[in-house]
Amino acid sequence: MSNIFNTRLNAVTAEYENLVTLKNEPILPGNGIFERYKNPVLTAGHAPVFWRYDLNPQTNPYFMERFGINGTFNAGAIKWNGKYIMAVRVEGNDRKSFFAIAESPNGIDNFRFWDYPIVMPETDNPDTNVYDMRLTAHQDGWVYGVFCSERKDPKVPAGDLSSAVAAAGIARTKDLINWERLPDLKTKSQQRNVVLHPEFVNGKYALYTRPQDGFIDAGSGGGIGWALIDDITNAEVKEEKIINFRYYHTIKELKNGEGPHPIKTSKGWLHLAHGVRACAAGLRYVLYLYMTDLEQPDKLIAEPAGHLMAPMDEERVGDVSNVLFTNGWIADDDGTVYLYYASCDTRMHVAVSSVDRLVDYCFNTAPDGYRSATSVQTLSALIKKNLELK
Ligand code: M1P
Repeated sequence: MSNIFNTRLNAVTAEYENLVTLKNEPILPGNGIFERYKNPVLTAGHAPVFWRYDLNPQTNPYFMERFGINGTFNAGAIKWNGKYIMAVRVEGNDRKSFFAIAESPNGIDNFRFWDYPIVMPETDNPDTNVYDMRLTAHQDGWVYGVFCSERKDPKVPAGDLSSAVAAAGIARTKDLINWERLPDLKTKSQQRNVVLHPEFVNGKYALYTRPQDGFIDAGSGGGIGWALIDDITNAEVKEEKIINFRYYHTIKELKNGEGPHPIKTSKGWLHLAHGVRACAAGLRYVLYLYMTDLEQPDKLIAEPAGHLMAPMDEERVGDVSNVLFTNGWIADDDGTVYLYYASCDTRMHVAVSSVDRLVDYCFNTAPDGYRSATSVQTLSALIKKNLELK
C-alpha cells in the first residue's frame, strides 16, 4: 500500500470516528418549550467511509473520494427495537436523493448509518428523485414510508429541463430493509408532504395531503389537506378537504405541509408542520405546531401564533438557506419527544421536549389575531398579569 493511501485512509477514518462519536449536549436555558442540541446529529460527514471511498489501494491508490455525499437531511423517524431510527434523505453530489437508515442508541448523538441504503423499488414509471419520507407504524401492522416522487414534467417543451411533477410514493415494510412499493397516490393535483395517519379513521386509511398547483407553488391548494383512502394498495384521493389553512401575513402565507404523522395525546393529536413565507432573501421555512381533536383528527382545536422553531445561527447556512424542515419525531413511552429537523437542505438536528410541554405550548400560546393590534393586546394582557403579581 502506498504511503498516501494509508495516510489518507487513517486520517479520513479518524475524522469519521471523531464525528460520529461526538457527545451532544443541550443548549441551555433555551425557551422552556424545547431544548436544541449543540451539534447536528447527521451531516454528510456521517456517511461511512466505505460509502465514499474505494478501499482497495490497487484501484484507488490516491485514496480519493469515489461517491460524494452532498447532504443528509429531511429524515423520517421511528423508535425501532429500542433504537432511535432516522430514514434519511441522503443526497449525492449528483443531486439524486435516496433513503438510508441511521441509528442511535439515545436519540441525540452517535447516529451511524446502516451498511446499505434502502433499495426502494420503482414503479413502471421510474422516479427521477425520491425524498422526504414520513414513516408511519400503522395500526394494520405495516410500517409505511410515504415520500415525494419527482419526475420530469412530460408536458413541457423539449428545452424546459426544470419543470417537474411531484407525486406521493408509497411503500411498506416489516423490517425497514425490504420494502414493497405500492402504486403512487392517485390525486387530481400534484402532491408533496403526504403523510399517513397511524390509525384507521371510520375504517379507512387517512392521509394528510398538500395539494399544489405546480411543483413549487402551492397556489390554490389552501393548506394541509385530509383525505380518507379505501385501499392503500391502490390509494386514490377522491375527496380532499383543507384542515390547516394558509393565511395572509403569517409564517405559512405561501405554503405549508404536514411534518411527521401527529402524536396521539390525551388532549388531542399533536401536529408538527412547516410554514413558508417569501421575503427579499427568498423563501423562509419555519416549523409550527397545531392540535386536532382526538375523535376527529381533521378538526383543528388549537394553533399557537407563529413559529415554534425558525433557523438560527449556523442553521441558516447551507444549500438552500433560511430553511428548517421536519418530517420525523419520536415520542418515547415516558413522554420525551425527540424532534428531528433539517437545516437548509443540508444536515439534521435534534431538539428535545415532552408531550406535556408541547401540548401546554399549543393550548397556552395565543392564536394569531392576524393584526398588529391583536398582538399588542396579547402582549399587554401578559404584561398586566405579571405586573399585578408584584
Ligand atoms: O427547499 C426547501 C424544501 O422545499 C420543498 O418543500 P415544500 O414543497 O414543502 O416547500 C421540498 O423540496 C423539501 O424537500 C425542501 O426541504
